[in-house]
Amino acid sequence: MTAQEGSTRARTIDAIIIGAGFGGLYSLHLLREAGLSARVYDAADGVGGTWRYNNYPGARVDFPGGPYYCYTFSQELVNEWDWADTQPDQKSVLAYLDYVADKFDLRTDIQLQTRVERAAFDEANNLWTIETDHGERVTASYLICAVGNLSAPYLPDIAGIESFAGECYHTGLWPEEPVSFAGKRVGVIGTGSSAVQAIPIIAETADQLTVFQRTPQYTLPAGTRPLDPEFIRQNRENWPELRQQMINSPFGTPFVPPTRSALEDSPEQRQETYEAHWQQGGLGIAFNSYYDILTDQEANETLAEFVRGKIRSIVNDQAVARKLLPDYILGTKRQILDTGYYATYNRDNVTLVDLREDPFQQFDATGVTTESGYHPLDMLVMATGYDAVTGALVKLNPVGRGGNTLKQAWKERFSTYLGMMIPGYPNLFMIHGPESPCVLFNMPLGAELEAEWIRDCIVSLREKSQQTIEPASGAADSWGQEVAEVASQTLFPLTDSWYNGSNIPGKHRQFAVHVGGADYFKRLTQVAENGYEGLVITG
Ligand code: NA7
Repeated sequence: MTAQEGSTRARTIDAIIIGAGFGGLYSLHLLREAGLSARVYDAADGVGGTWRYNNYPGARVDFPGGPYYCYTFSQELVNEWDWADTQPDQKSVLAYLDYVADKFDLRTDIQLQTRVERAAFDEANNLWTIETDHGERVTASYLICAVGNLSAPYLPDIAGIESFAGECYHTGLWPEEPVSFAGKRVGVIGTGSSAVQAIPIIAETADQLTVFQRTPQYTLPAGTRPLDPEFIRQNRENWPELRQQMINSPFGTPFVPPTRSALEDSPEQRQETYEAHWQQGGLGIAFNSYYDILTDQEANETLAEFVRGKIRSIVNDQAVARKLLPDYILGTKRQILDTGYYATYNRDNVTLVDLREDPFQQFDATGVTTESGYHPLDMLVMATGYDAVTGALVKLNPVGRGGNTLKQAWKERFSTYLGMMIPGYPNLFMIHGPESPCVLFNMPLGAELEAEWIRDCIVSLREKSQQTIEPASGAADSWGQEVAEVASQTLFPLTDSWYNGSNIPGKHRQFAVHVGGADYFKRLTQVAENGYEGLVITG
């Protein structure tokens, strides 16, 4: 569409939704069902949000996956969609979201290949106006930002990296056309979830793979396997109960939380427990073995040492194994699931560079020099992560009351109420906002519950002819304190991670996740039942 065509299509609707991922699609469905007009805008050429861009080799769900990483609201949808395996790959998740868009006839109100370049609140008329990169202006009473937590890729500033002339890809901006590693010398920077999923696959065909590691990571075997049809049948039959169990759980899963402390068991019993989980695969070893893995450092260390033992036994060359041994608190960075990651270092074509003892010095057109020497490269894979949770919102940079941009408002620290609304930004809602459970809860289910809360809130405002809603003075400060307090009961804040922004140079350190899980969602319900306490409503 040209700018002229765009500008002739200026219109006013009830709600503008930015982002066509899990949160945006369901928000559209709910608002339309409530009789409101809504439109989704997304820069990509298809639905899927973050999942569309993360199509690097090996990308898979790294949460208790099939059949739980999905929408839960529709029994019909649950009955119709067959997840192939326990950790669905990126293509299955995209296919699922395409199916959802068709099933609920969402596409007529989704505008793809359209970037929202500006969003501003008009205080005189209580309306949000957006401008798109096609020159289109749209106004709406409500702005719903479903822009994703891991959608602002981070490219570190490493000396000379811009002069590298080979192929270069970021895992979060992976091209749709196939990338071949055959016959190439490939360098991967990073050893987070994306790198750990991609490395074993790249190693299969690359001539030479060099992994540049800054922080060694604990990764657990994903144990991906086909889903048993009988298991799927039982899940479908018991879906309403399972859904409720997920909503009532700490991480949005239907598993019964453990009741034993790791310190209550003898070393032999613990070994047996951990070994059984290791063989089973998945996150169970960290989240369902003992209740205190993420709250007690001594308990945590028992599992950390078990995983270090596995690294020593899997990796043949003990000098390499030593470089791979993590020393932070297990689980306090994003917990990774892998398929053959540590064993990949037994291959002759794979080299590990430990940047802590052998740092980068300088990139040039054909490779990089580290302290120990030169590494010639044909391709560079930047698996260097994201300006997580807040990055995409700050990039959107909505303008609130008094012409205040979000960049200004969040310069020192971010501030929200319930992780859903921002002081000074009336009628702006976030799905998976900072200070919501976002990345530490089943994300599709969390998006669903938040979208339902937003729908209820908007319907209530409409029924009472109310114009605006925004956090009351002080409500965001108290919320921030509560988020920090809940986090302080866990080990998460003790580690540098993207959960607290410390992966981005210059970003202030602030824990961005409400780790309350089910308690958070109960709180949302309570706030609504108490007449939206903590929020100022006008009109
Ligand atoms: P992560 O988990 O943020 O990993 C990024 C990796 O990149 C991590 O190993 C970083 O090391 C490393 N990194 C970042 N900057 C540098 C520089 N300057 N030099 C060397 N290494 C660097 O992002 P992912 O994409 O892997 O994971 C996000 C996923 O979480 C998402 O896709 C879901 O699967 C869940 P560090 O640890 O900071 O020392």
